[in-house]
Order: sequence, then C-alpha cells, then structure tokens
Amino acid sequence: MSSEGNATRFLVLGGFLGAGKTTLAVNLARVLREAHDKSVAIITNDQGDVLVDTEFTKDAGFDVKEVLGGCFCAKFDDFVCNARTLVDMGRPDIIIAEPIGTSTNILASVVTPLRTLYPDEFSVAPLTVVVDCVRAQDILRENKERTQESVDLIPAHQIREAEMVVLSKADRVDDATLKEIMDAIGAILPGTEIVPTSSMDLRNIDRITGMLLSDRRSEKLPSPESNRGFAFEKAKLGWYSSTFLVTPQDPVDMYVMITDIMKMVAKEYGPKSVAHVKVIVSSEEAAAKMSLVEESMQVDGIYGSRYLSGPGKMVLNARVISPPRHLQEVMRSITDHVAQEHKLSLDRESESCFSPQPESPSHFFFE
Ligand SMILES: Nc1nc2c(ncn2[C@@H]2O[C@H](COP(=O)(O)OP(=O)(O)O)[C@@H](O)[C@H]2O)c(=O)[nH]1
Ligand SMILES: [Mg+2]
Repeated sequence: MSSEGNATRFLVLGGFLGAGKTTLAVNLARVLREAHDKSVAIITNDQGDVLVDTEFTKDAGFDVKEVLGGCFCAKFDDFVCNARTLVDMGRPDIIIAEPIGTSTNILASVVTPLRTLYPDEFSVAPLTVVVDCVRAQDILRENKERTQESVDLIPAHQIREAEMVVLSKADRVDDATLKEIMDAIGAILPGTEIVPTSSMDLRNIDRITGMLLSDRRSEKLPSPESNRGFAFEKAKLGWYSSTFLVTPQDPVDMYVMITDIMKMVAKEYGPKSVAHVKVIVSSEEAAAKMSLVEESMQVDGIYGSRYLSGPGKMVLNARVISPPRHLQEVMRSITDHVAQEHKLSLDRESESCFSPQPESPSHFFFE
C-alpha cells in the first residue's frame, strides 16, 4: 500500500442478500486491525431508511457511513462524499463498501467510475463478490424451472462480475460440495481467485487481507448486462424496515424475543421466500443481533447482558419474496404479538415498506 501515495485503499464487497458481506467486512476489519495494525472504515448501503448493518458495524467499533434510499450507483456523489468524510474523520488505511444485496452492474456503475474518476484518491481493489456456499449450487444450476420464488438471475450475474470470489459459509457444506461449487465458478470465471471462507474459523481470511494489503487494483473491463430480468426479480421482493423504542416492564431476554420474531417470520414464509431478515436490539449496556436467511437462523452477536432491563432500540429489516403490503401486515402482527408475549412496549418510531424500483446509475462505464 505504501507505493500508492496518499490513495486510500478501497474494497467493494458485493454479493446477494444474506450472503455474508457484513460479517466478512467486520471480520476483515478486525483481522486487519489486530494482525496488521491497519484501520478500516465501512460504508453500508440500503434502499430503505434504516439499516441493521450500520448499527452492527458501529457496535463492532468501526467508523461507518451509510448511503440510504438507493444504490451506490444511483447515489454515486453521496457515496464518494461519504468516503471522503471517512478519510477526513479517521484517515483509515482501508475503506470497505457493501452495496445493497440486489445491486447489479456494480463493475460498470460503481467500481470502474471510482477507479477511473478518482485514481489518486482511491486505490480500488478487485471487485470481491461474496457467494453463500449453501445457495451456490442452486444459483448456478442451469436449465432449472423458474418459479415465482426464484431470485437467481441477480446472484448469478453478481458472480460473473467478480474479480475475486469469496465463498462464505464453507462450514455449512462438505468438501465434495465445496469442490463442485469451486469448479462451477472456475468454469464461469477462468483464472479468477476463489477463496472459501467461514466466519466460524476464518479460514483463508489471510488470502483476502493479502490481496487488500497488496497493490492489486481493479482492472476488469465492465461488460454490463441488461437490467430487465433483474428488475423483474427485484420487483418480487418486499422490503420492510422499522425502528422501535423498546421499554420492558421486567428484564426481557433479547435472545428469546428475537428468536420468537424469526420463528414467526419463518413460519409465515417458506425458506425460499426469506432472502434476509435481520433484527438488532440495543441499549446502553447490551446489544443482540440475529439473522434469518432462508431457513437458517443465526445469532450474529450479543454484547453485554442478554437481558434488556431499561429502554432500548430495535431495528428490523426484512427482505422477503412477498407483496410489500402483505409483508407489512405480517411484520406488524409479529411485533404486536412479541410485545404482548414479552410484556414490553414497542413504540414504532419509523416504518417503510416497498418493492425496490429500477435505479438510474449516475455513471455507467463499459468496454
Ligand atoms: N455459518 C456461517 N454463517 C455465516 C457466515 N457468514 C455469514 N454468516 C451468517 O449469515 C447471515 C447473513 O450474514 P450478513 O453478513 O448479514 O449477510 P449480508 O446480507 O451479505 O451482509 C448472518 O446470520 C451471518 O452470521 C459463515 O461463514 N458461516
Ligand atoms: Mg449486510
């Protein structure tokens, strides 16, 4: 990095909803800080107006800025402005930016504009795409029947754009399956580095930090693909976000409360419909975050006590294949039920629900 002058190293970490981008960003930031004495700042991104990822990365102790209400590509000036603010705030060695999980043509509309327009300000690393091992075979299967619930064109396209592929959740598949996935991706992207990893044991994370600590820059020529099919897939999704003030009557077990929310969502929608649901509850003393991806429910972190005894805040993000209005009704009834069950008051402070609309990139570079 030293030969890059004053340019801040910059990584765009793409990949589908729930693939493991935020988890990887935080793990990379920790390893870079602890093993390499490098500081990392993070930029998050969402269509909605509140984002669990931002709370989570802040709680993990990193400088964070967010671009809300649209993709980095459509809000490119905000994106660059946030990157500059992070540089002014803390002079980070590396900025990691996580676009929305449904973002497409990132190479043409985010990575190439950044590396072309600001070559002295940002040293843009190869576009790194996180692919969930558990979903990979389904995404890559050819000639399969498309149903109302299939959203595969977007993740398959995201893989084609990659200059480095990170296979997340390698702990959840066996070695033979992992090899099949690597062979299939290798056939699509000959010569592209594919790195299997896991948040459980951080295997191969040094290969990703090694790339970041090198001078390797993004250089792939963008060959954008038509957004029509992608727009159709995006329109199948309901996007629900809300924030609440949480006031418990007695200390409430946050773990049990969030698990109840997730179980009810999973019961209402089948695994194929749940792209990613995430909830974070936090107070001055404690925080707990949990995710549901397809049928897999996971605690992503509990800081401090798992009991909430004073006022707190809850942020809820659900990305589900569902008409938005139905999703809103479901989420309202679930939060009402949980409030009653756990004897707490949940005062909704904000709420939004919609299907993502097609976006117009500020810049679009192609061969
Ligand atoms: N078992 C396992 N779970 C993971 C791994 N990486 C991420 N996850 C879980 O997958 C869920 C979604 O992760 P997140 O980073 O929020 O995905 P994002 O939407 O791509 O940012 C969370 O519950 C994570 O804890 C991994 O390597 N192994
Ligand atoms: Mg995320």
